[in-house]
Amino acid sequence: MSQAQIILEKLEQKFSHEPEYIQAVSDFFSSIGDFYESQEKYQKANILERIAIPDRIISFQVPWLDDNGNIQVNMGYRVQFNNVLGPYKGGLRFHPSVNVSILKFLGFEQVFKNSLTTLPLGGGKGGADFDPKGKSESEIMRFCQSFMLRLWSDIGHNMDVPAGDIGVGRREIGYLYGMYKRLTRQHVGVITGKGLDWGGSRIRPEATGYGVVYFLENMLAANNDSIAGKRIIISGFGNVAWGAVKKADELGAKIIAISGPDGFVHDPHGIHAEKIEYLLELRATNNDIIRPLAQKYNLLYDPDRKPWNIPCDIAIPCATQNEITEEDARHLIKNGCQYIVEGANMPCSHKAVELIKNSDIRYAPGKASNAGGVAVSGLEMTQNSERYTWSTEGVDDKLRRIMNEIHDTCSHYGIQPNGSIDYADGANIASFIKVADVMCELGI
Ligand code: NDP
Ligand code: 2IT
Repeated sequence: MSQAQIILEKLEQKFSHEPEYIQAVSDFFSSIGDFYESQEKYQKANILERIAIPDRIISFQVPWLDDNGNIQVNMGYRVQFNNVLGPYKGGLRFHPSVNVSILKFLGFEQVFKNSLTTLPLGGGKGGADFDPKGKSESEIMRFCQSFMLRLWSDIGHNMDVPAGDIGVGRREIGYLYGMYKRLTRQHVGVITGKGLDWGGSRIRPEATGYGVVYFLENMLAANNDSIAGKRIIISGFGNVAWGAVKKADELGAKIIAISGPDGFVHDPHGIHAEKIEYLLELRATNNDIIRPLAQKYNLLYDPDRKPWNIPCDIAIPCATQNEITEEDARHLIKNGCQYIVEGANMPCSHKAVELIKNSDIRYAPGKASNAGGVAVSGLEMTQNSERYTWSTEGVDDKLRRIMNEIHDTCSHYGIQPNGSIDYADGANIASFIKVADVMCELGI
């Protein structure tokens, strides 16, 4: 048995109740297993076992008062995974499904994603099993304040820098940061995704989605192709999907389907700027966003949240983990999809990835293609240290360069004997080498 298999078995036994974490680790190990076997230096330092286990998991109770005067309780967490490259860095997720397994998978992925960004960032993730849906503005504020009251002493601009993720956007970042500032009396870059007037970076809201499309452009160019006119399907109309839709539309692609909380809409002519703006408006005030869009513009509406059986050239899943199942992958392959570029973290199930990698589809793993968000978070940290705000063009240019470099790194390490590129292997091997080398240099 290889070292990777031995360690995976050990982890599977110890953490058998953490399926998402085991899935992420096992996908990663299958990419780097053979390489690890050839590296005595890493084996001597037991890097693989050490790299797969978080440095520390902080969990805490979050009590808060609802609008009826009742005291509610949620669980809050921060997983500080690995900080050899820089301060722990990664988002906070507020969603009822949040648990230790999900946050460990996200933290593990974040370590390698952050390594690919070329910036000095370690990896971490956190959140709470709190559901922001249906909560009033003041309930959200009270929850965020209580969450930060429990977490503040374990984070810091040189220690651990949280940001947003599912259910945590600009509004929540504001309440979290406001409480941190009140407790510490410090106005520092301890959290990213801030508003422009209180330390945020230009382009941060758009960064993940823009980065996904920049990565896609690189993949297309490597295949002597371009994005103009391509039929694209995008799932999960949230922060990431919005940025991807906006940039892809701007570059002349045809967004033929978008999914959201209440289903998906199909428009063979393409969902252009005006409709995207309307979706944004709806998202700010409504639970239903897709049906009203379809009604207003007389488009095809389906209450199913999965658009994957519509024929397309490119699929960009931007909702959540495991949203593309084996069956969805079969539909995409059968319908001639050529590219799958992950906006979400681990949106393709293990079986789906296996099928996709054995097909003609070119596949970009989230840790490479969605790294633009955390990259601009890193740039926000730099601007905070400088006490300066860069121009839109300046940040966008840096984001583009970073995504180009990530693409080139993945191509370099993922090149196959037949000349094709395995972006997942490339991303995993390149990021592993960087983190592992530094772990060796810093000792145990
Ligand atoms: P948002 O909360 O802004 O949007 C998430 C969207 O996904 C919502 O439309 C939500 O619908 C949908 N969604 C959530 N859970 C599910 C589910 N179980 N099934 C179907 N749809 C679901 O989150 P983000 O756009 O920030 O994040 C989306 C993905 O991108 C996540 O995987 C996140 O980890 C990843 N990501 C985010 C980055 C960022 O900077 N924000 C950076 C890199 C990756 P509903 O309202 O019904 O829950
Ligand atoms: O998954 C991710 O990369 C994020 N949610 C963004 C993390 C960050 O620190 O900006």
